[in-house]
Amino acid sequence: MSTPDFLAWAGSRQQHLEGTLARLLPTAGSSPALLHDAMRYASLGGGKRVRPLLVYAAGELSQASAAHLDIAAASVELIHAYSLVHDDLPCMDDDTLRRGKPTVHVQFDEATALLAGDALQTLAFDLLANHAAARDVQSQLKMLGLLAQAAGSHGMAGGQAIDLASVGQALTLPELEHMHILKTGALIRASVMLGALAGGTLDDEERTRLDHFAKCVGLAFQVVDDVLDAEASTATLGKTAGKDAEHNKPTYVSLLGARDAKALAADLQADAQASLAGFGERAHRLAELADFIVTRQF
Ligand code: GRG
Repeated sequence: MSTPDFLAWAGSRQQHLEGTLARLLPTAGSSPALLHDAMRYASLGGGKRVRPLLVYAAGELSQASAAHLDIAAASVELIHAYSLVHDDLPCMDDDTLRRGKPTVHVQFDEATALLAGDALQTLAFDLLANHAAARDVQSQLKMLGLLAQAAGSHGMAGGQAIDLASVGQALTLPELEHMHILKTGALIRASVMLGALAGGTLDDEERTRLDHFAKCVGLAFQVVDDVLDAEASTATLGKTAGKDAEHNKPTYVSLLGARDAKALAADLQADAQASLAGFGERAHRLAELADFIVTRQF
């Protein structure tokens, strides 16, 4: 259960990110207006903002500057927003509801949704390349490379390709894990490591422990997502519930059952917490986020 202090911190970071995105996105109504309005519709006014929260929390650990973290947090959220827009398209998940609103291709049209996703993705790299996001240029270059790899064919896009190919297939647990480490885990892991790189006070051994934390949290996020898809309502989730079973998708719930899937999420949570031991109070927001990711109800 999240504490009031954590919820207040998360709420203030979410509000701050909303303002940052609103400022960095193309102005509403500016030409080409349909595309720019779709980009803003896709990325403003919704979502848990888990990935930016991980950037900010890891940035507390690495003592990064607030302005640098804003750029990293906005970049990773724009990549996430693009992935949701494309995932909802008729050629992929064909969904009509996202974050409690009509999906972008429903609200606008399919071509605009495709372009909005493309432009959100390139804006993420534009921000990270053209604004200060770390103490030195080498760290910033590393951040660019890290985000590109996490989003690409060896990361999120690759995981999505495996996901599309696995519908109706009987995956083994290691195959399911591999798919989710790429599809969902890669961007979550990148979020933590972007926050770490933005500050630059961590040594190699500390970064390795943080990376292990990020891997555990990334996988736990997906295990919980599978449980919520099976057990929560469309109204609570703000997206269509029950789609995995409807589409005969292999999930942690279909492979393990809900009880063992929850136990796996709890194990990953414990592993994540253990990897923060030694960081002390500096890691307390990351620890709270790991708990939130596993205990969330939406
Ligand atoms: C189209 C290249 C491409 C990739 C899409 C991440 C992804 C791959 C698709 C999203 C579809 C999905 C439901 C994935 C499962 C886990 C996940 C990423 C859920 C959505 O993320 P949340 O819960 O969403 O953080 P909010 O709306 O809170 O930001």
